[in-house]
Amino acid sequence: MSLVVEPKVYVDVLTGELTGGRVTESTRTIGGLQGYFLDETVRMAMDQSSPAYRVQAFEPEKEGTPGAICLATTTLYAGMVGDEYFLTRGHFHVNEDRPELEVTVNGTGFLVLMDATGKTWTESMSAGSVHHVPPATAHRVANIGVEPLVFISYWPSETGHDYAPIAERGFGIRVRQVDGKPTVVRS
Ligand code: M6P
Ligand code: ZN
Repeated sequence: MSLVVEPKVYVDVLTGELTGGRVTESTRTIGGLQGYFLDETVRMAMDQSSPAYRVQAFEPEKEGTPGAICLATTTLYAGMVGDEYFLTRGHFHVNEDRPELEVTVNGTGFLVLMDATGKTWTESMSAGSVHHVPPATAHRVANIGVEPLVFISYWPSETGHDYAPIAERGFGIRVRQVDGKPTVVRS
């Protein structure tokens, strides 16, 4: 056996693009974000097939199985539903003591966080910013710029994604355009 093994996955460090046979890719459309925005009537009137974000992932172990660190590049496109900026669904972790790290590659946005008591806060994202998502903390991203917001996430493979609490109750804060400016407001 050769002493040198070539990597199977590459990340373009300038764009965040992942390549390699073990990279999976999924796209979430406006149609797939039912209930996530404040103005459901506006969302329904939009092109349901239009992409809101794309996730490229390298998961060496199956979700929920320990033994690996997973990595994903999320490209959250610029856009609005009414006065609310495009967002990712957001989730807690099934194994709630597992953290996550986000590294911004391009664009500007907010990382929206909520702990188990319902306390919420945000962090500003811009190229190079590094964000620690603590254990037991729901996380979502909103793109407040005109360019795609690209970030790379890292999490342990046994983490698991729990979408139900956010799908049902949201974060209690939203990122909206108020007087022409991105603003974090209670909702
Ligand atoms: C990041 C990570 C992923 C997540 C993705 C999209 O890349 O947190 O685990 O899948 O964002 O966010 P969501 O799954 O909440 O739609
Ligand atoms: Zn997560």
